[in-house]
Amino acid sequence: MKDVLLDANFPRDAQGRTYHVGTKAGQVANRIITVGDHVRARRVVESSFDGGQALFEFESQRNFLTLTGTVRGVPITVVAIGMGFSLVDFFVRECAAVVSGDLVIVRLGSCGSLSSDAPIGSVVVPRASVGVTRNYDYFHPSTTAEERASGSIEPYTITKPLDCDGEVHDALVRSLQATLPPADPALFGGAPPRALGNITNASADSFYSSQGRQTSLFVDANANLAAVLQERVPQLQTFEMETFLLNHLAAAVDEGAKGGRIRTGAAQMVFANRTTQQFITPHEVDVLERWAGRAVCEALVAIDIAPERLQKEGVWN
Ligand code: DUR
Repeated sequence: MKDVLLDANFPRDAQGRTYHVGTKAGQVANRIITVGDHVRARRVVESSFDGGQALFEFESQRNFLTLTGTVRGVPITVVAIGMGFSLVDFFVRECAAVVSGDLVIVRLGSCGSLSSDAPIGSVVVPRASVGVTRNYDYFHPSTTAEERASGSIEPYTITKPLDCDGEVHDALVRSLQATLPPADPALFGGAPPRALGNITNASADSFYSSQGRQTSLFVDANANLAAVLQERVPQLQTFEMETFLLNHLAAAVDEGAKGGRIRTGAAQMVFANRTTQQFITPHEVDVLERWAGRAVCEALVAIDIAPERLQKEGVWN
């Protein structure tokens, strides 16, 4: 006989803090920027928050860093989560549990570019994202060479494109374009920084195999993956590892139970160009992060949230 499992529930500590991100009601704003690392999170706060400072800061045991403050009086939270789908899942579910009303979430991250239209130094705002995941059963020892050769099982799963929020997309493109840094001969080979909207992103479950990077150490069956993606996904321009899952959770939220919606978007800084093998320098990263960080803050401030779906009380007042 099988044991009957009880609902494992949603664990919180005695103060109501979630298990991994470690925040509770009043500490996280309705407008959130999520980044991959702590240095970027602090850079956004220093260059864009009122007074260059956060009003609330918490680093969890699991390395999530939450920084909440205001930008021209509007509460904004930056959360550094790390990379990849599973960390996006922890972050969105735990923030949704402690923020009442609407959430507007923008990923400010890096990406690899698949086209010369988006050279290093560009910031790209996707209209939509597809998920690319390794199909584990293709690699299972019981899968036969015939099944692999016939194409009846494919090594990677490519989802349908899932839209970002249209208003978030437009606000991001507008504010990036309004704040374009001037061309500098010492940066990006002298090419002026560019902001590009209306493209499609692919979010992969690996930096390596499902982004078509080649290795001899593992069997990845990905020699033609990038070409297959470019053929099947119109307007595909960037690879990263988070945006698709943000869009998926926004589409999957039960708005009635949540008492609000989740709207998502991304500003993706091109660090690697897969058509030229160029990679950005640390100084160029700093310049891009400050520009894009400020533009994302301004876009979030410009997005309206109905007063009844905005939190009244928090560390910001
Ligand atoms: N990223 C990629 N692929 C690239 C460049 C950047 O996935 O070619 C993003 C996603 C992830 C981190 O957060 O940067 C991995 O370096």
